[in-house]
Amino acid sequence: MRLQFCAKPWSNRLIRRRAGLLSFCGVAGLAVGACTHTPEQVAVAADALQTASLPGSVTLSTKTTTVVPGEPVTIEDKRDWIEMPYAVTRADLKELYAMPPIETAPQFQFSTLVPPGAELWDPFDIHVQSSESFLVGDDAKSGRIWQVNIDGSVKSVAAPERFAPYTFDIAPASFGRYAGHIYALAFNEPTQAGGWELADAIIRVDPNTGEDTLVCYLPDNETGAGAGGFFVRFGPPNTPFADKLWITTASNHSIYHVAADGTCSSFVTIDLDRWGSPRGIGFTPDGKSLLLATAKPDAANRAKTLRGGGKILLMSADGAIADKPVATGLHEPGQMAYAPNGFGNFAGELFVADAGDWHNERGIAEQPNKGPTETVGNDGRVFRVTSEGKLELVASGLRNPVGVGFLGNALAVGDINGDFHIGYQKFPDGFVILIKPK
Ligand SMILES: [Ca+2]
Ligand SMILES: [Ca+2]
Repeated sequence: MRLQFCAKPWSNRLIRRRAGLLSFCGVAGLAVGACTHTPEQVAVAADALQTASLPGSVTLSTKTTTVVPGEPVTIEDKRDWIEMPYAVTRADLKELYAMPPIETAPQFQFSTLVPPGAELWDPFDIHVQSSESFLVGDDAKSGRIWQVNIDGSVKSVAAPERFAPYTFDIAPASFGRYAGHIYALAFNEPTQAGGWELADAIIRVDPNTGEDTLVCYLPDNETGAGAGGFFVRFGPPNTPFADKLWITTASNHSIYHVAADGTCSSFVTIDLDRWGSPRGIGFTPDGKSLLLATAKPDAANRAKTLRGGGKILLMSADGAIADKPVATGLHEPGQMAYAPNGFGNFAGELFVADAGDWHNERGIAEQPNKGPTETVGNDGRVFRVTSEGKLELVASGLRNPVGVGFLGNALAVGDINGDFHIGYQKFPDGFVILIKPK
């Protein structure tokens, strides 16, 4: 049987009607294994659809079905994805869009650049363009790449219809006619009865037109396990990692790469027990090593990862991982960035977002239809790694921060916040803060 990656760790966005039942995928988070769901979960989902308290709509990928309160919803196209109807009060939304209780270490201060309730749904991966703006990948709703400006304004750069991108990078000069194009890891469409591999589509987006093209679906790794990706980065020019897009796949704990000719290959599969499950990617300033962030699965429940078990490792271009980590003591380390010279006393230090527990399972398995603020904890943090290799707290009280990037001398941190809330719905609750030294 083909191994499945049950959606991205924070997602249960995909609901599939099959054999007359609604089935969920994604509840099991980062587990490698079949997506299985209890009859209770299925019943709750079906109930949520069929007894929507307010009129709404169910959006299939190509069509919309109107939801009439109390009446069953008929979904004809079993291969399509759906989103749940809206059924929330204004009071719910007020709570949902309230900022979490963020605190910084004494040497830092923060301000809100884009608040929850604006345009961002799941701002995941930050790509700095200048000191004035950055691009951010957002898979929620139908998937977008946004440009966020220093004044807090948000503009859509691309809205791929078929695939929902969330992590991406800009192709280097060596990619010839595709130099400057956006290469993104995106959610796939469900293509197989019985399950699907998610987040295994590599797409290329022309930033001038917003048009997207499928480059490949990541192949299985050498053990036959399917690839559910987490993060991508191009290798820096003139280094052993140059001219390739590097990809971490959390489902089969592997590293992949994509070449300019569109070849997509499994590069190495790492020892899950020894190193953990791959997350964010970066590169050391000298370009000799790939920074590989990992999370440690809980042996008792592989769908969960352990607080304190996350690491940042060094991988050389031959796939070997150095025994000594760059940092330990993390939980779910995402994007990493080195501070520029203007960043006070912290120039040259490595900053990393740590989402903590994704809390992606509560909406369905633990807290069906409870209030929106009960679904996501405030365990997200930002850390820095000192020149001595010590992990120091920069900010706490975030929800699910993943993206970090320096806009001039301010650190932008993107927080996807909740992935699903009441009724398993998505809302534009994502936000961005800026952190500066005092
Ligand atoms: Ca969100
Ligand atoms: Ca969290």
